[in-house]
Parts: sequence; C-alpha cells; structure tokens
Amino acid sequence: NAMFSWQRSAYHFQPQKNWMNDPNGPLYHKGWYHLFYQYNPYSAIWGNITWGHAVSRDLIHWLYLPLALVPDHWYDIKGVWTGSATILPDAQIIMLYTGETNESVQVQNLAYPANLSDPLLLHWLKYPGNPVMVPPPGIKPDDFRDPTTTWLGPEGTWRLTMGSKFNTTIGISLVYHTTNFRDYELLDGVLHAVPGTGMWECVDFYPVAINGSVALDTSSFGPGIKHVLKASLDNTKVDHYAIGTYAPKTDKWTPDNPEEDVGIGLKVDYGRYYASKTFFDQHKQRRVLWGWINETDTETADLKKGWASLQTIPRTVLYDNKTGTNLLQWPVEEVESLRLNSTMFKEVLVEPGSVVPLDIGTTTQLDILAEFEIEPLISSTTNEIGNCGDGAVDRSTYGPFGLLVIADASLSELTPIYFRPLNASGGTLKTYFCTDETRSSKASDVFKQVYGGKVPVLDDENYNMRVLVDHSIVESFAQGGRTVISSRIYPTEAIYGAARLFLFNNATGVNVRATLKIWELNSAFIRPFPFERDSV
Ligand code: DQQ
Repeated sequence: NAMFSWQRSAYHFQPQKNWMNDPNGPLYHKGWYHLFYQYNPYSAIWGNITWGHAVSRDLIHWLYLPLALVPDHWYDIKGVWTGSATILPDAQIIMLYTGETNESVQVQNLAYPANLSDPLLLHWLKYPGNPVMVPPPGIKPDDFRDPTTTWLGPEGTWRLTMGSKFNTTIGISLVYHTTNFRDYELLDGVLHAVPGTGMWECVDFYPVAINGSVALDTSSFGPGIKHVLKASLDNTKVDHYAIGTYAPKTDKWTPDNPEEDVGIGLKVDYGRYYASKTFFDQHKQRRVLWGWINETDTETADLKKGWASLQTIPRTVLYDNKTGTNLLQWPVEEVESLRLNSTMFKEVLVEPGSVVPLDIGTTTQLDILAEFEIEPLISSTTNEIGNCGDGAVDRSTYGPFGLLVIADASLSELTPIYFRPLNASGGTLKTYFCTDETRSSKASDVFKQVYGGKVPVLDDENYNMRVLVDHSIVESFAQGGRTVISSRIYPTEAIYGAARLFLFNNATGVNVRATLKIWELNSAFIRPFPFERDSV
C-alpha cells in the first residue's frame, strides 16, 4: 500500500507482511543467528499465533524461513506462544514454549530441531509427551506462561523461571527444576515476588559481570556476578528490570535496591517496547537483547498497510560498573556496517530558545552520535520538578536541549530527543532523557506520548546520546545506553526527502555546545531465503 510505504523500516527486522509481536527463542547455531517471533500468518492484527522464523549472519541482514512452529496439537491449538531456547553442553537445542490449549489453558511444551546438522534448523519436532508443565494449584490457567532459557544449577539440575501472579496483584516468578527436560519439579517458593505489579509476562533472568567488561553464559554464578531479573508487566505493557543477587542453592533472587525492585523501578526501555528477551551469543561472547516495538496507530491503519510491529536493533547488554545501578544497552556493532557517508559538526553553539539546522541531506536513515556541553548563563536556585515536562516546549533553566529528528523544514512536524537536567536539592542536577512525540505527526488518530526516564550523568561526563533513525522508528540511547527510549512515529510531511534534522535548546539559562558525528545508514537486506527449487 503506497500510502503507508514510507513507514516501512529500512534496517529494522519486520516480517514481509502481517502481525508480529514478541521475539522468541533467539540463538546462534552453525554460523547463523536465529530469530523466532510471535506471528499471525493471516492478518495484521494479533491472532492465530505461530512462530515465524528468520536467520541472519550478522543480526542485521535477514532471510525469512518457513514457519517454525504452528498450532496443530490440542496443547497449542489456540496459539504457539512465547518461549526460549537453551543450548545444552552437548550442543542439543531445547525449545520450551507456552501453548494455549483447546480449553484455553496455558501449558508449557517442549520442541527440538529435527536435524541439528541443519544450520537453518528448518524442521522442528514437538515432544510426544507434551505438555511438560501445567498450571499448578493456586495459579490460574491464564496466568502461566513464557518460560525462560534454562540454566544449570550447582548440583547439575537445570532450572527455569516463569512469570505468573498470586491473588490478583502480586507479580511472581515460579522456579522449576529438571534433569531431562521432560519432567519438571516446581519449587515451593518463588524466585521473586513484587506486590502490586500484576501478571509478569516474558520473564528474563541472566547473569552480568560486575567488572562490566564481559558477557556471561546464562548458567554463570558466583563471586563477581550479579543477576538481572526482567518482567514484562501485563497491566502497563512496560518491561522493567532490576539488578540483584541470586542464591542458586535456594533459588531466590534479591534486588540490590528494594526501592527499585522489578516493576517499580528501572525500565528496560522508556518508550514503545515490550516482551524483550536476551540470549548469550557464544559466537561473539556477548549477551544480546531483542525487544518488540509495537504500533501506535489504529488497527484499521495496520490492516490497510498490511503489517504491524517491528523488532528493535539487537542490543548488547552489560552491567554499568560506573554507576552500579544500571545496565548499559548498545546497538550491536554490526549495525555500523550499514554506515555510509558521515558528517561531523564541532561545538555548534545553540543559544537558549534556538533551533539550528544540521544540513546533511537525507535524514530518514541515520546513526547519530551527539555530545552536549552546557555553559550556565544564570544559576537556578529553585527546586525544579516535572521529569520530562509537558514535552520539549516545557522550559526550565538547564533544559530541554537535544535533537529534532524526522522534522520538516517548517517544523510543522518534529520529534525532539532531549536531556532535561533539573535543579534538585543541594545544587545537584537530576537529569531526564526524553522523547516527545506530541508533534511528531499531523495525523490525529495516532497515539503520541512524552516518554522518558532519569539518566545518571556522572560529574566528569558530558551529556551524550546515540540515535538510530529509521523512517518511523527512533531508538535513542543516553549516556552510553544507561537509559533507552524507542519510539514509533507517523509523520505525514517529514517523509522521504522532506525529513530534516535540527539541534535545539529550549533551556532558559544555558548555552549548549553540540559535537556530532552523523552517518547516513544503508538499508538492510531482509528478504525470503533463496531456496533452490525442491530443496525443502
Ligand atoms: N505475548 C504472547 C504471550 C506473552 C505475550 C502471546 C506478551 O506468551 O505473555 O502472543 O506480549
């Protein structure tokens, strides 16, 4: 549909057509990255959920493969829902996924590749003894889903965790033990529970190294290691995480800071983002995070354009040992292979209340690195509050300042990505990193929001951001990836050659000096696998 074709991304993964949601079972096998995903083969809205499948050499260029798992047994006939992969020490691959049964009960099922020597893992077998886990007493049949990757415990037993809820409001993660992946034993206690957070979907649980420099296999534990617990909150559709300590003997996890516990503290991404999942990439020794970027237009528009949703650019995840409070997320290095021509700007002065154009030609596919220095002109004495404010129009002494992306020349459409440092008590600054979608589109039937969260900025640091622009998606990373925002925008004017890029400073009391390096990005190849005739 030509009317919507400009919204189609150029280098983010999305199916050729129809609906996609959660990333499933990501893994690396024999030279290929595999991505499975929740997919409706028949329509651009959620339903008939099967596992789509695509492979890549580099996490950027993708080849679509035939569907991997389809709803064809009583235990998954109403949907092959979210699941995770485990690669065993002997290289076997275990896939555990949620099935929605003929009676709408959520159960866990086991599948495995028919032929491990096939790098494409085209054929999957479902274990004849499925389901392998059914809702235990006290858990409602529709509150039991999304098993994690399994990890190996100290005495040789494999474990997995899975989100649910107690009563109506307590978010929990159950723990199961297994030795053979057919029989599973539920532990009495939970891995963790947080009152008031509701049903936990798509739990993810993984180790991070405190030294911040290496990624760890999912089974790692011991000194120098912390564990991240992530839950996707069904009530609010937000992915939250917390960093803490895991005790493998008791299978309990404790947050470092109970005030920033799972679901009440940090978000994985402060924008339009859900159902994320990591995997350990044994090929490049890194932990890679996938996440689903949903649409914010109407279902009618999605049906007209024939597709809905994208995946983020995969991100590496490390522990931020400078703050000790955050993860660092960063686009995988392979995205840099798309970089074309670059333009540098050095110490561009942006005075209070001004907008400065960055003349770089086409701006719909960009990789932007920007650093900002602020020079106070007046000093603020009052305590300033309000987080991201009511968007980029909301002025304070030190902010907002940043970029206007996907803007047209007359600024009738624009999306500000900005810092908003606020004068907190005792003369310290508390900084928010934000995206303001409220003027991103003249269309009235799309959801536009001001997104953002606080970002730690250390004393010796400038403000810095990296922004990936891809037509209707903007992924923004502040301070090396401490705070991340994905947004979905639907401009009507700022499309193709009409899209422009600007710097802005809407603070009242600081000069901003911006230094930038901006690359135009090539499109990725994302297309069907070129099977030779009769080969499948
Ligand atoms: N999506 C799947 C569920 C999961 C939800 C169904 C999260 O397994 O809980 O499509 O988006």
